[in-house]
Amino acid sequence: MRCHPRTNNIMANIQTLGIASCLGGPIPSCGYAAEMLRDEFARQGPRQTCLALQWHMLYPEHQRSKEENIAKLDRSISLYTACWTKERLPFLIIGGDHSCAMGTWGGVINGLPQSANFGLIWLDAHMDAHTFATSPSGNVHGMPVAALLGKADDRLAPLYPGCKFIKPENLILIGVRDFENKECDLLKQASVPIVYADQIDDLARVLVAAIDNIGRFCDFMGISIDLDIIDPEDAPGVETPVPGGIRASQLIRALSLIHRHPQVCGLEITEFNPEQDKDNKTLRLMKDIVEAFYGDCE
Ligand SMILES: [Mn+2]
Repeated sequence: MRCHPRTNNIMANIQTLGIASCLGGPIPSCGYAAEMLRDEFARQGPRQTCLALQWHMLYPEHQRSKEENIAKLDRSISLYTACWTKERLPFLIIGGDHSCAMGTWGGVINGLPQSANFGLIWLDAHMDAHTFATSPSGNVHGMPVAALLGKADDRLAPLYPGCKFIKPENLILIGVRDFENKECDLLKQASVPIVYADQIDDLARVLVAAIDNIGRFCDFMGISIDLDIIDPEDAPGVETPVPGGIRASQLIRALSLIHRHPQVCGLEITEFNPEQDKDNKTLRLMKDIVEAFYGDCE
């Protein structure tokens, strides 16, 4: 795979990988998110959007078992993010369901120098810390955090392409408001910090504090956004909406405050479900998120 895209574009190029997959969740239409976002950006053109996304797309296979197909897809994702991490190219991942996070961040960890510490900020209404042994649904999009921590069971472990795991103290979950006891037990036993939605007055303050804290120990950080962190009022088009979420304007402000933070190597946005979207609110929110963090002009 070529790490350096050839381009004459003078704007900063953001390596962007769309994952046209819903293998990890119950909603088939969430696989269309990346193509829809790409089209939304294309409609406006780069001058208006102030950033140039260098798009790549991954499509899932369906020949084997669902778990084998997810494992293969996450391995493919990890090759991209490992490459971009080695080359220090900032990247954007557009899911698909949240099971892509195993590939995204497992790949980043594979691409880092041996001695580097990696931190991850997980913005989500859910904990995503089940294993096959504890999950009521068996949907893999509820399991990536367990895999990233190295707490997977025998069935989940082969789906994770990383060669190392995230240390619990270098992970933080923000915006949680819907979870099951067993995944909560897994996180509590590992002492993963959790900021629940009802503890958040100002997301910007929470996010900046998380970046500062984790950034003291980690040279490289990632941000994984499950759109369901946002209240369904502002983001109706998600796979698993939960009332009582963060307002979209808070997330946009928070991301603009840490705009292109030098320690943040990549941003991931997942779980867009166009079938439930209203007036393209959630689609536009995805675009606003990308521009708030990566956009070049104010
Ligand atoms: Mn999630």
